[in-house]
Amino acid sequence: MNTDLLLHGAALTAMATATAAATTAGPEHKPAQRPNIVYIMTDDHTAQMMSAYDRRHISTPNLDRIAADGVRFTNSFVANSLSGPSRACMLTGKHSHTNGFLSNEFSTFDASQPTFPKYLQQAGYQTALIGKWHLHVLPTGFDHWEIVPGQGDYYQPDFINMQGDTVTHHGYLTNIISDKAIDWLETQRDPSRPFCLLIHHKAIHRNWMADTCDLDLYEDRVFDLPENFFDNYAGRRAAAEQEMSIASPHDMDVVYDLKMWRPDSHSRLTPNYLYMTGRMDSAQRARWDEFYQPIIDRFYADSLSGDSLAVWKYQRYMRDYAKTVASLDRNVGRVLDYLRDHGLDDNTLVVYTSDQGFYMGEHGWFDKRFIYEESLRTPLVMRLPKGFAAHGDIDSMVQNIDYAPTFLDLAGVEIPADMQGVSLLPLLRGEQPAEWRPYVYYHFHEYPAEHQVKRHYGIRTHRYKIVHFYNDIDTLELYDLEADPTEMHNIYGEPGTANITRRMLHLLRQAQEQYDDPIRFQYPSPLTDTTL
Ligand code: SGN
Ligand code: CA
Repeated sequence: MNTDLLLHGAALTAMATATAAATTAGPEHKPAQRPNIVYIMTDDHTAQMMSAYDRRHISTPNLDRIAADGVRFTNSFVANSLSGPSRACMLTGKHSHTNGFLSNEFSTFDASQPTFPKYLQQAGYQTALIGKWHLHVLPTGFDHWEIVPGQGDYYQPDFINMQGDTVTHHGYLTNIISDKAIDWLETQRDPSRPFCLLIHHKAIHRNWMADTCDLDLYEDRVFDLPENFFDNYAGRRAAAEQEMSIASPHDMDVVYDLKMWRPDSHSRLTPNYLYMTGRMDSAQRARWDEFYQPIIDRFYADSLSGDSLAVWKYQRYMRDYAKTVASLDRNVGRVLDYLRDHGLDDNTLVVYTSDQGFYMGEHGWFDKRFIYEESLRTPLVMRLPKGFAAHGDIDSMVQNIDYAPTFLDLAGVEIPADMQGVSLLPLLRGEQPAEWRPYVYYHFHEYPAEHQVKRHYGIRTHRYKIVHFYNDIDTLELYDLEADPTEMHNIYGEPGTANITRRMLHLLRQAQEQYDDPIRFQYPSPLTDTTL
């Protein structure tokens, strides 16, 4: 075991300052380099579609390699289940109301605020970012960056570079982001310094466009329907009023989402579909049409409706999503191979996660946003540098605000007092801290907006979840996740729940005070008076 790597805090900072001098003094005196960080984050990749977490649907051997060689967090959550906000939480180690980026649609990231890449850069790390950024300002804190504008495009994607130029690249985005990441490691990395490389994929974001080489995959698979696919949302008004239903022709569009385009098909999102396929070159387009045309012909000939149409949409959605994951898995494998083949495994923390989870037909949905399990969770697996004892599952509740303090701790940089996340290093050392957080706090702000998920906040403990939907609604929901893991039964207000309701509302208030959220549950409120 490399005990040097167990040193943290001041010792490592001092070691960092000494690195340059020691290097010039001769290789025999060279101290151990601080660990590198390779942080791979995908978009909308949910644990149901990663075999390290769930073996029902697809196989992701390369992603699973990270977990098999390292650790798998079984209780990994986000603080706000949406891209920009999630990225802002991850970069700052702070909840949305503190970092100021509440929503994709009505926020801009204040790039002057401290972030973990900035702290690492100040501490001598070489920092780089490649891929989706989505914070509506150019990146700061990176020695090198190259980002896709907004959501990015799967085919012939544009990239904005550090010179401010927008350059179109030929090919499929997941391959190109990985090529660029490997190229940075190969040609721009300074071997005398530790590095932190952020690889941010667009995949598997809507509208789930696979690489042409993966189109044939999963076509013979019939995916099991989630048991709550035909949810009637009884007792859950916010769930009833969303716009993210697979069955709804407005929410999931057969042309844009499921690629059933023909010249006489018209929908709200047809122009988006034509824009995206319009980026393909003739060979890509020919392969695309060759694959989808027979499915399109059959679809319009069958004229499905009602439940049969909903189930057909679910199967196409699952297949397209699964094909898009295939490219991602293969490309993560390429990065892992590069690290192994270049002797970087022993001194690199590799993180794989997503900006949030996603619904794969649970409650009849796609998309995310809700505090319900599938989108509150996000996959999180890590391969650890030598010297860290943890292996296998870590069940403590962790959140994406924890990444920034973890990376600083790993680098020996003091964690700023205003960061709201906590370092995961004790867990990675294999310790079981007695005082670990008893709940995670969540707050979703983007409403009114696409998919119409109401504003809400809540907390989740190991067993219970309480949620308050507010703004143009005022409802409380309470779940016993042990008795009701799919959250079909809102027990708020039911006989026998007064004690647990009181306890959860108390913890909710405590969380809002602890994190200094300006929006707080009013307690006691007319909502609670009858029960408590
Ligand atoms: C786009 C999608 C939405 C999705 C948001 C946010 N619509 O607007 O379905 O919820 O992104 O996703 S689309 O018609 O443009 O595909 S996020 O992951 O970036 O937060
Ligand atoms: Ca996302």
